[in-house]
Amino acid sequence: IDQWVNDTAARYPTLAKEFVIGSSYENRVMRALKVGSESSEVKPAMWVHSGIHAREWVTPATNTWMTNQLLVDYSTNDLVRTLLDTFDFYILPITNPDGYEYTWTDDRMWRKTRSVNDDSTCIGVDPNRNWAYEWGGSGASKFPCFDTYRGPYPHSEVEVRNVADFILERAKTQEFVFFMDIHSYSQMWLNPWGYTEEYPEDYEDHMKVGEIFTEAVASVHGQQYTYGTIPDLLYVSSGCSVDWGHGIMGIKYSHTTELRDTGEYSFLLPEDQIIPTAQETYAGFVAVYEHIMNK
Ligand code: ING
Ligand code: ZN
Repeated sequence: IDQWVNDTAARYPTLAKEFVIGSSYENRVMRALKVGSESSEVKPAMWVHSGIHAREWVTPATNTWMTNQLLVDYSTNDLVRTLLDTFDFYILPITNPDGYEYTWTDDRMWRKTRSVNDDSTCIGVDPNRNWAYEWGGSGASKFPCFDTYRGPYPHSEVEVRNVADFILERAKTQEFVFFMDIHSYSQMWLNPWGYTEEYPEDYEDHMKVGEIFTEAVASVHGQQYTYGTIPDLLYVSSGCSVDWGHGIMGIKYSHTTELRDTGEYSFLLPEDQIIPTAQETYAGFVAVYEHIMNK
């Protein structure tokens, strides 16, 4: 994936730039791509990360495939050209590199980071319970041995801190209009909040983009996705990335997707479903990007 980031930046020198947001706990470099045409004006920005949970393998695959497709379609598709002329897309394929590596070497079902915890032999923090908005509330564990361990304090995980610090810094000069954290599985479009069952004031707008996304997804291979707030579809979860995007950064469209499947293969999605998953997710995202552009 590192090589792919590098190769993509080399192949599309005017449209894609490689950047580094920092290093992981085990010192892996966190490489990302900025995709969009050069502009004299500051463009609104979109953030899309994947692989925050190590075992959710179809998510970096989908994110890299979609990024490549934006670059390929730029020269032939009017809508995609307009999108890349309008926005800067910041793409981070692997948000939890240590965990991802561990799923290849030791434990395919690993979810968390790989940081050492004080006073426990259990390793790792759930990087989707570690964000600094309503951190430490319901739906996150205070026990290091749990898969939803929130960590000792907000942004204790360097991988979360790297993402948050990058966006906070960029947001001084550039407005972020979209924040996406790609997960699997369950086939869902998820809206804030995570920490409470109450609805945010943008609830209706969030439901609209959920409808746009799920319809576009279904039009490609017929896959049915549901949409709604995190507690309405799953469970209350405090300290999640989506709440940070919406609550701290004030990004109106701050969302999660849960890609294929609905449980038959779960995290072990067969290889022949990777490209179809990416194709339908791409259609869904492009439809949402178009909607946000025309608002
Ligand atoms: N599910 C998500 C999790 O972190 C989620 C669900 C999404 C919670 C967004 C909060 C915010 O538990 C998976 N599969 O990781
Ligand atoms: Zn996940």
